[in-house]
Amino acid sequence: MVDSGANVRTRLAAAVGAANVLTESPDVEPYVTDWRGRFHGRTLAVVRPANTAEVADVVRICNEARVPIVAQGGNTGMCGAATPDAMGYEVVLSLTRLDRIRAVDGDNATITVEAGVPLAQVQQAAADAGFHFPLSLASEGSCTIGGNLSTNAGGTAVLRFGNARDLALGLEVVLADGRVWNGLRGLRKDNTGYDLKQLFIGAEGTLGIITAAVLKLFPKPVASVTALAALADPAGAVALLRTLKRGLSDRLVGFELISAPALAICRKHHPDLPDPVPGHPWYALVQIDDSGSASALSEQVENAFADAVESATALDVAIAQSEEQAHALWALRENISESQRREGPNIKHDISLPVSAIPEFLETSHDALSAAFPGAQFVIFGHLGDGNLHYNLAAPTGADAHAFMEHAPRANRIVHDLVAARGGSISAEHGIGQLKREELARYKAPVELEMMRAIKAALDPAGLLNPGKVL
Ligand code: FAD
Ligand code: 2HG
Ligand code: ZN
Repeated sequence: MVDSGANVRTRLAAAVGAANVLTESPDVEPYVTDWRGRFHGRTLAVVRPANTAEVADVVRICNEARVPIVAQGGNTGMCGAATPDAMGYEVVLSLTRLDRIRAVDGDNATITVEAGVPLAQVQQAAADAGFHFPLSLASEGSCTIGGNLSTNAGGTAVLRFGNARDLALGLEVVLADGRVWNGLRGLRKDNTGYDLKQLFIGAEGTLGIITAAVLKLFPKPVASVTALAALADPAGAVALLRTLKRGLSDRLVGFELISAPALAICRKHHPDLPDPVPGHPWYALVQIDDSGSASALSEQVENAFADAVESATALDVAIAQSEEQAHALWALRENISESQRREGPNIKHDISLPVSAIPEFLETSHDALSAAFPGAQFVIFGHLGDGNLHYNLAAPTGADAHAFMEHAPRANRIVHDLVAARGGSISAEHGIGQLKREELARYKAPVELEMMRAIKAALDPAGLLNPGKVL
């Protein structure tokens, strides 16, 4: 930092108004701790600009003073990427006041939104205009579209609609020196050189500050079926996925795997939720949507599941008979993460593999981890349709959960080595942040890391955008 902290705060206050520069302890607290409570930092100031011009001013001031910037949306990230470091020199740049829906273009089926709009509000604005915005995460009430794009969020409809990256047509970005790039194009075809927006998507705030985006919209589904299938094992889940894909094609929107321990933790903290097919080791929560007639879809889905049960691919199935029942089934899945947080810390992995490799991986990793950590509990769930598992290890019953976290490096090595050997990824959807930086350095090929560093140096030569994250 070449300027004094007090001087920088004064300049920031002049740019965004003193009320939008937070410096006192209780005010900054929510911005310097991550959702899981695993990372804590300190900050020079939390700055809350209201529009793109103010973001550009803030970035320019920080660039001139050589003050690092940590962009932050809803602060729901899972890897400590939005948490400043412990030194107290970094500014947290909160985007939540950039909260306008700028435009809906019905003929082009696009919506233009500012970075701080919560995901649920983007979904609602799309619905109000007669469309569907399919990105869907359990954190959607709090996470922002800017954060979704910066983490390339996945969620529960990737199987049909892709990740956040696949839903963005254009971006507006404030660059590291404060210049604004207006790339808000609503084009589905544009081959005029490098696709620059893709650099900022998934960059976790290390290459630029996303201030707005043009997003794709889709027709609203007319018919929907939600079902919970009980399964004997993960191989059964993979077989059911294949059967349903074949029978229902791209009407299959979500296919979530839930292990019995994950379901039990969720129901422990949400005892009002149903347990419609109790007593099985594995479950798949399945969502099927169509724009055709509801009765035709129900019949087709019922037949598909009846075949699956008859062939013993599935052991039992509960099909929601109302919207309320469908919400309750989804609540069994969407509350797992929050219920796990209440249970205490656990060693988390967010991995992806070819779907075909998952049953064998689960067997091999279970044996290896059980041998290394006798009694450890496996809390496994995830987006099986995308080959993405949230593979979590909790302390043996009765053991100290915090002490068990000391085993994280060894557990990570076992899990990530097995994942790498099968051509998988050590971070399927939550990103790298500060949690997995060393793991990234270990598992990425040197040539990939060199290309990433070259891009970082080109777009942020002074290294002021979210330093210490990702690379
Ligand atoms: P933050 O946590 O504030 O920030 C995340 C990263 O993006 C940081 O690096 C930050 O610097 C950067 N950033 C934020 N805004 C900007 C911006 N405007 N410009 C540049 N950089 C920016 N994730 C999934 O992928 N799939 C899931 O299913 C899923 N489920 C979740 C369920 C729960 C209960 C919770 C708590 C989290 C879940 N997440 C999931 C993780 C998290 O919600 C997503 O990563 C989300 O996209 C983060 O959005 P955010 O606004 O909270 O970003
Ligand atoms: C989910 O799919 C989220 O629910 C969170 O990605 C996963 O807590 C987790 O590990
Ligand atoms: Zn997930």
